[in-house]
Amino acid sequence: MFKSAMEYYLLNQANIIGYLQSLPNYLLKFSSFDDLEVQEINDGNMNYAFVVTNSLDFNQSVFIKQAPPYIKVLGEDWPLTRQRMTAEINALSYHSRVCPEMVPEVYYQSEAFSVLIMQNLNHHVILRTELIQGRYLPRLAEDLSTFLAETLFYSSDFALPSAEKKAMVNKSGNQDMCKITEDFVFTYPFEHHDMNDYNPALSQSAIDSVQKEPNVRAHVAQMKHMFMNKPEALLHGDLHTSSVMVNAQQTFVIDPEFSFAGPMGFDIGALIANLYLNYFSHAHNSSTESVNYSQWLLQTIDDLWYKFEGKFLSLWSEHEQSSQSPFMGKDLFDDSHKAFRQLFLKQLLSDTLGFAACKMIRRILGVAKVADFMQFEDLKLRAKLETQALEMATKMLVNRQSYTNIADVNKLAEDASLI
Ligand code: SR1
Ligand code: MG
Repeated sequence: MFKSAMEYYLLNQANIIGYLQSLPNYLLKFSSFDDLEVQEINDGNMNYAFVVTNSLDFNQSVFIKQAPPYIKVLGEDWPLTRQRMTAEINALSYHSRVCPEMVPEVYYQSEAFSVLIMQNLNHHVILRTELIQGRYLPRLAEDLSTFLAETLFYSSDFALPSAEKKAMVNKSGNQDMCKITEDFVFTYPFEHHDMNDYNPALSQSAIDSVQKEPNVRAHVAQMKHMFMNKPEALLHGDLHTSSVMVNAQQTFVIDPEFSFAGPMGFDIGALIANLYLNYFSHAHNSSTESVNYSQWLLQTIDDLWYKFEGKFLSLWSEHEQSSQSPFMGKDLFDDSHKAFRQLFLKQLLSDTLGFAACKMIRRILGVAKVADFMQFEDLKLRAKLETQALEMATKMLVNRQSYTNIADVNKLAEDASLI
């Protein structure tokens, strides 16, 4: 064993090249260590990140991520186990098996050192940034529906033998990160908690429409309970639009450090929530450009769900036809399989909408905001968009079981954007 893999220490700009030199496959992507430049990346909240590049050949470049035993932005007073890097390593390994074209290539990983060295996606941009700028991304629904269908199906009971699925669930606890989600997504935003952060221009009645509405609170509690008790598949766990990187040709999903075995709707809902938040950030503007872009966003949400549904159902029926022990057992008329698949997808749409609603609300009342709304320095305008999004999210949450299609959910968003 190499020393660097055994004794944990924090990487920094001064020691990182020495660390690279200590690794077993130490040259990684570099022809030499002589002209390496190190750049610290300060975007992330949880971990340290660096890009190391050969200044004589920019194609020789790697992205390095290391988890400290605390939350990076909050400092050592906020301890957090390094388990999250093990979860990320496991999830990336799974994603690269089922959907290799959509995850960065990993060059080196060490659980002991809580470090990942991987492909530097320097020709790609964070999806949220592109959406804020109103860029059209024709591949988005196609690619993300593939990612969701493949990662969720192949880690579910419909694809895995029973013992293998249970072993996956046992291995994918990620308790500390799940607790962060339980608190910051499903609890604090819905109570008067010190960790919340409200736009001062947001009306008390808008806040109360969430926090003082027993029906909303009860439905959020249902979603939280489902999050904690429905290990359907191996999730990404934090699939918002800053966990996706894009360019015209490719879509990559990054940063699965919240990965755990949970309800499928949590991943799909996270994406849909962030697309609806982006929708409200454009829909208030009556310019032709914004109206067209808002419509493209709604169409993309519709496409995302239906393409996901189609791909998930195809994977499922193909698997059932070739499996020796299909989930429902053999000797059934195909109608029975089809009926169960329809029931499952109906429930999944409802779960997706419920989780999407919780995720939208937490980005407005909770501490972790999104740039889609924070870009607006005019607090009154920001409050207007927040009120619209809260109106949509609370209705979507409590009525989630009555929706059978995305067109009706999009109508809800359009109606809310007019208030
Ligand atoms: C303190 S909450 C921080 C949030 O950032 C991550 O992206 C997760 O969404 C988490 O809930
Ligand atoms: Mg992240």
